Amino acid sequence: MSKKIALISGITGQDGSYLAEFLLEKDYEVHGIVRRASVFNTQRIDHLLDRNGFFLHHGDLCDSSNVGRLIREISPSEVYNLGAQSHVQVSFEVPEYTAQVDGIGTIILLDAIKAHNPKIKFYQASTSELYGKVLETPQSETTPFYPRSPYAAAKLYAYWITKNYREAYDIYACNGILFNHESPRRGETFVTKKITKAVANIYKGNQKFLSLGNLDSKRDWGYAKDYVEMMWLMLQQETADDFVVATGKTYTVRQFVEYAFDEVNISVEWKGIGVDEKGYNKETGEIIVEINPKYFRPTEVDLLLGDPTKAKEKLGWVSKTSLEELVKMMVRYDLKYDTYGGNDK
Ligand code: NDP
Ligand code: GDR
Repeated sequence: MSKKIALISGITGQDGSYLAEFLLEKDYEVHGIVRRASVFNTQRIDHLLDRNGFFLHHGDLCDSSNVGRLIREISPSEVYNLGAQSHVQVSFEVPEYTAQVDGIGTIILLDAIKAHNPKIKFYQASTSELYGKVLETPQSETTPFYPRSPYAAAKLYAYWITKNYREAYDIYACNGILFNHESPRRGETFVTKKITKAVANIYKGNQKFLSLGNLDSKRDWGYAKDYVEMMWLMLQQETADDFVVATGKTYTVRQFVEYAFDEVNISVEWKGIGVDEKGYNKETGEIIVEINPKYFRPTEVDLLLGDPTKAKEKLGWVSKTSLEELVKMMVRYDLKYDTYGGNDK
């Protein structure tokens, strides 16, 4: 049987790098779209560059001529749309661009699939940010959406157009509604990596304190490497469907901070309220966490807690990594390395 061919947008990102490794292990031919940048942006996949069956192509989700050509020339069996302006707070600053990449980028890919070969299977990186304002917990495939950012609003369009192309043109197209997932390769401006990196730096004496925004928001944090398996599983079924991917547990940002400092044997003591709250090193009395209002968002998502029952019952998938294990893995990595290169196994 000939090799399956996957095309991944967002291959240079956290999830793209793990998914590429996962598919190469399954003997796929893996193609990825890489944006031209003025500096190297392939750190997370540099260790894959010499692998047989691994190919990179310049491209951009905003460029329909490029995307159409890639779909025609590569003729993939599966497309994973992970490319996005994925930072929620940044989306308030670049709302139109976020809509272009995250929303219109999705229809550009789907339309290219429809035109070239509607038999191509399509995975859309949907998100728990769609739930936004808390209407129900735990959040499942049937919980109503209420986006709270330009990012979430753009992803809402992508979610529905994926469903629509499934219903209108019988394209095998799935939404993975993934809750937050982290790893040593997480981008450094997301809160978990920002915390674990700062903890490592503070421990080594290279940084005095960590500046954060809202400590009270709650997230259902899993491990990215566990989650990419679900992206693949969704595309291997008889019929296309949408799935929540989550751990079923939720923690505050404050708890994440405490767990991370615990890893280097620092206990945090909290004093003050709201923006005046500070975290102190219990032993030395030094300030190690400060609140900076610039990290607060115009509208926040207060509580995310996923219900992964459907993933378990229909695909036999469960999240394997606890938050404690995840924090330990990330802090240990940051104590050892300064970059988020690919070799964190
Ligand atoms: P990252 O931010 O790490 O990676 C995003 C990827 O998209 C990068 O490869 C980036 O390229 C690429 N990209 C950005 N803009 C464009 C564009 N215009 N054209 C083509 N590619 C582009 O995100 P993650 O890996 O964390 O997330 C993957 C996907 O899953 C995203 O769509 C995200 O919104 C979604 N998601 C993520 C969750 C999470 O917790 N991680 C949860 C739910 C959904 P470059 O390297 O050049 O910037
Ligand atoms: P999120 O992740 O917005 O959930 O989106 P992020 O890590 O950015 O924020 C999580 C929570 O932490 C609070 N927070 C801070 N966030 C950042 N980035 N920086 C800070 O200094 C800080 N202080 C507190 C935030 O307010 C928020 O409540 C991620 C992205 O990967 C999306 O692409 C994805 O869709 C969702 O997860 C699911």
